Amino acid sequence: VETAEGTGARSFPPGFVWGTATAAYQVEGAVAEDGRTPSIWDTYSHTPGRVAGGDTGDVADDHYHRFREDIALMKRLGLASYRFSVAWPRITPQVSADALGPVNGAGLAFYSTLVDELLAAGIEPAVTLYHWDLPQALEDAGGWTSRRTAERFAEYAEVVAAALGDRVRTFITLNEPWCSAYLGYASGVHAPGRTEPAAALAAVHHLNLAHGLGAAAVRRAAPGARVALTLNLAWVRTEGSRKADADAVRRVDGLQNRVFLDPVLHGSYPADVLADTAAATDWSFVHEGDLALIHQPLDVLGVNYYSPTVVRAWDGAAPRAEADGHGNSAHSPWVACEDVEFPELPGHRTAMGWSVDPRGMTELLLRLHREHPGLELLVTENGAAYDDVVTAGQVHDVERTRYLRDHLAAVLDAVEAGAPVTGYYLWSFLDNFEWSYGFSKRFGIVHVDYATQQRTLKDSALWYATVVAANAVPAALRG
Ligand code: GBH
Repeated sequence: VETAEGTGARSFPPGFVWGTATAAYQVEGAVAEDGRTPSIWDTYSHTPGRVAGGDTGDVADDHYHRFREDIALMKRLGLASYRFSVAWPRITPQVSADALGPVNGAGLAFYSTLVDELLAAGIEPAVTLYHWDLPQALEDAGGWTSRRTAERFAEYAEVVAAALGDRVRTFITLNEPWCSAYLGYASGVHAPGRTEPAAALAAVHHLNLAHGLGAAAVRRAAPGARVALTLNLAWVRTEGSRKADADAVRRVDGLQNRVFLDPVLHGSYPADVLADTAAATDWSFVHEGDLALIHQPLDVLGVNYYSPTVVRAWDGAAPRAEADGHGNSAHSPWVACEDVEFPELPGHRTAMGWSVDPRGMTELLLRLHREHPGLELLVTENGAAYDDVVTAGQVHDVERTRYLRDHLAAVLDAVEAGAPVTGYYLWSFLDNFEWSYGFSKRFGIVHVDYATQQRTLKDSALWYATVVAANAVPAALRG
């Protein structure tokens, strides 16, 4: 096992927050317990053909029952913080498009106990209010294509913030609305599995609105808390030199980054994105006053980074390259980007097939610092899937450790160049339900044997513990 000392360690600023992250549907299981009703991911995972191996989150890591054991492991690793999400269908199981319905005390009690146990272990909770498990009843009434979903979200957010705000410092409204909108409503590789570009753009707007209304609700209910939003932003680049290649960068940057950043941070939608998507929608779902509601003060921007996005203009000659995480869908998540392709790059890839490029982390953080000076940044996810095996009670996941080391060094490069990054949450604490890939992809630093629920610390977990203890990343790994 590598350690952070000895090989020329580079220190992080004092007080840098070290954590790991998970999401409710990926780890909890207990989907029919204590009053929980189905979310869109229950429906989707139980639809044949949607998830690899027919896997579902019915049991997952059984974290709902084993959270004490899991917290003990976090404590053993010396982790300072844990980012988890609250399952909306546990909190208001009877929600409809018109009304939030009664609050389920048993659902709230689970998270309240989780928070208490974390604090007792000296671990700071960071709460994501929405990590993709929309109550199915809301999807049946239009889901994120309907503004009523955003209105109900704000009411739900207020309930959770009121219940936990005395002990939780950080509330993240949404996790990766890009995925909810484009993977859920355009490519259909995520729940609810719809393939309608216009619906995806309506979802973009109503997710932005949900963030704005939710942020205001959290402030009302928990005035002392920090309000955050987590985006999967991309460092979009091209290796092409044609004018059309630069235009492809602009378009993908618009749909992935600016269509979320601009309304939240500036109160406007990018004019070029509105123009690019005009054939799909006239954006009439944006009502007078919505942009002011979305443009709420933001205390922290959460950044999830895994891999770079490389684009090139497609001239229509050869078949279009689509190395952009379309999954097995015939439908692209990239609305109005028919003339853009995503070339396969040579070089190292993770088990997801995502290319590894730590420089993208640095470039992304520096761009955010440059364009939004003064905005506090938090890496709310970063990590990698590899095909791990347990041998004699150990998991020698050298590639994951290398990925983590290189990306932590990349975060530190940005910090040293002035980017105000205050913490890092590794994805993920446990191996878990990796959405449409089911349990076939392992992102954890803790291995889970799904047959026995046995947890095994991987070498990367032991290595991460040394990084956390030293508040430093080694300059290089031995060997
Ligand atoms: C996150 O999403 C989620 O928040 C989390 O729940 C999930 O388990 C975790 O990451 C791992 O997947 O094919 O090279 O162009 C990740 C969002 C969007 C990141 C698609 C990778 C495609 C990369 N992903 N993207 S590439």
